[in-house]
Order: sequence, then structure tokens, then C-alpha cells
Amino acid sequence: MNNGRYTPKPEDKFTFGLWTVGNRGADPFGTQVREKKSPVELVELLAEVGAYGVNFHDNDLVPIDATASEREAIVKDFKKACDDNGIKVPMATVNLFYEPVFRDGAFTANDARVRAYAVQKTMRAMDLGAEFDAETFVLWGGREGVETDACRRTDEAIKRFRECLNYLCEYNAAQNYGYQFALEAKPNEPRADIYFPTTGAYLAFIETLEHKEMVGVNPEVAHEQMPGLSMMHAVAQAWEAGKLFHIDLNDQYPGRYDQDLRFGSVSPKQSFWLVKFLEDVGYSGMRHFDAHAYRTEDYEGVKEFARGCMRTYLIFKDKAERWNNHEEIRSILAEIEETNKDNKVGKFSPEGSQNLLAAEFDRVEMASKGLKYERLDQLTMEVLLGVD
Ligand code: DIG
Ligand code: MN
Ligand code: MN
Repeated sequence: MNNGRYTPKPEDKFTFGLWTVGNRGADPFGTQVREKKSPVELVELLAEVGAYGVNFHDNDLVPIDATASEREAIVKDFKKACDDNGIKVPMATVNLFYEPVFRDGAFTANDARVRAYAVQKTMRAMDLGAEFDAETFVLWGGREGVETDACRRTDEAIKRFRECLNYLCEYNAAQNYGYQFALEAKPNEPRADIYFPTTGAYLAFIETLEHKEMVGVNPEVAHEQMPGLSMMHAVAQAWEAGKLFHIDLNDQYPGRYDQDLRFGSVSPKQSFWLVKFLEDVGYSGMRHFDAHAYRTEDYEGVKEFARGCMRTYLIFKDKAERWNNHEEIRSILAEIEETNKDNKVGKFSPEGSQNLLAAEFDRVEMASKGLKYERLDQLTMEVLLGVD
């Protein structure tokens, strides 16, 4: 198994959240099955499996009721553990979803005090991340939503969310932290409906912000696949808009609760297209696995889970290279490109539009030739299945 070819290296930039390898296996129908590990022990585990970095919510590292001196000691110990193990902290985030105070939302809550507290908590989480030189700040609005739309007008919720983000962007500038904010969408769970349910919804919202240049997205595989969408298409749109600031990799059966399964363990073909896209465009950000091991596992199983995430990514990266260099695939792609060379619509001009209006198109001839996509997809499957 370990022939070295798919062994993670720092340049792969594989990261995990403390909450992922530290997940103790509780679910809505059962209590924890794994003992609690400290942040220092989790950093040691990540170093052992070959990860590049670790991420945290504020309270994954510093308990919400910690005193200033306790916070100081925790930060000191964690910094030492990261330094001793060569583990970076590329991303930080804030937990605005666990405490009862956020039961009606955080930035969109009806109680203005809750909104103010959520902004305060986020600023403090930004301060904490900055102590570790984190460059990306993820915001997942897990509680920003409703069970009943009787509670508030949706456009009012959007305005409140914008007000808090504009404020936090100003704080980022005032503190000279240089964070890129990455907004993470999810359609539902824990709320019956979460505002901004998809990455596309966030891309539209970002354009309405005062400091939109500071704000991008953090698409998650499971969250796009829950409603049956294509994760790669969401990522491609974010990339094309210059807004792919981070990514959460895992896997998911469409139409089910958020499963956060090991990367590539459910939908290898979709995972392959995603890895191929990221590698083809030269995405230089973190490959963050926001996933956790099965409830059946002990910590040796958790390590296998983490190794499996990274190994599968590297296997698909290798398959993408084979696909790009496959002779017959290249020849079919070249044929396809032939029909894309001329007759471009291009930029509008009055004269050009008159020419286009006068142009003759033989739509029967254009529809007459097969496009060889069956062969192209079969060859893709054979690359994936290792028979080619
Ligand atoms: C859930 O997918 C969310 C939270 O775990 C966290 O806020 C974010 C960070 O990647 N993902
Ligand atoms: Mn998730
Ligand atoms: Mn996530």
C-alpha cells in the first residue's frame, strides 16, 4: 500500500480541522465512541499521517469560558506543538453554531444583541487565528436560517448578514490581518433552511459587499452534493470569478444529511473531475478535508481515514495526468477543438451583428455528426478503473 507514490508531501497542502480528526463519533442517535484528544495530541496525529496543516474554530482550541491566562497557556502549548511537528495553521474559523445563544442565528438573529455578540466573537476568533498567521478565515453560517419563515423577512436577514460582513472586513483592514474571508454554503442542517444555500448564492451575495475583494467562497463537496448539485461546477464558477479562496473536501450521497465522508469514498468519478479541475487550473490553495471517520473507528481507524483522504486525492491527481496524456482522449479532444476554431460570436459591433444576422447556418449538417462523448467517457472510466 505504501509504495511512496501516493504519500502526502508538504507541497500537497493537505489540511484537516481539529474537529475532523478530533471528531469523537457522536451522532443524533448515539453518544461519543472515541475518547477526547487534546489539540496537541491531534497535531501529533496529523504530523504522523503526513498532513501539511491544521485548522480550528475558536472554541476547538480555546474553550468558550477560558480565562485570559488559560487562553495564553493553550495558545503557547499549541504553537509549540505546531512548531515541533512542522504543522502550519493556514485557516481559522469561528463557531457561531454550537452555543444556545445562536439558536436563532448569529449574524441574522432577530435579537440585535446576539448579532453584536456574534461579531465580537468573530473578531476575537480572527485575533486568535492571526496569532498563528492564518491567511484564510472561513465563515459557515450553520445557524443562519429558519424552521419557519414567520420569524423574519428573508431580505432583512440578508441585510443583517451583509452589515456584519462589511463590519468584519473593516476590522480585518483596521487590524491589518490580511485575511481572505471564505464563505461556506450549505442548504440545510442544522436549520430546516439555511440562507445562502449554495456556493452560487454566495457568489451573487459577495458582489453586494463593500469590500468584495476580501471575500470569496469555501465550497464543500458534501454541501453541494446534498441538493444533488455538481461540486466541480460550483468550484469552476468560483475559480473563474477569482473567488475560490478555500475548499472543503469530503464525500456524500446526494439527498442525504451531511455525511462528511472520506474524500472520494462515494463518488469517485465526480471526485476525479474535481481533482482534475483543481490541478489543471493550478489551484494553489489548501486541500482541506472537512470530513470525519466512521463511528465504528478507533484512532487507528481515524488515521486510516486521514491517510485515505490524502491518498485518494493523489491517486486522482495521477489519473488526471494519465487522462491528459492519453493518446486517444487527446485525439478526440483535438477533433472537438476543430469545431471551436472559427465562427466565434466575439464582441458586439453593429457591422458584426449585421453579418451574423445575414449568415447562413445549415442546422441539419451541424447536427449530423456524432460527438464521440460515449467513447470519451468510456476511456475516462477505463483510466479511473485502471485498465488503461
Ligand atoms: C461545516 O462543514 C463547516 C464547519 O465545520 C466549519 O465552520 C467549516 C470549516 O471548513 N466547515
Ligand atoms: Mn459538511
Ligand atoms: Mn465544511
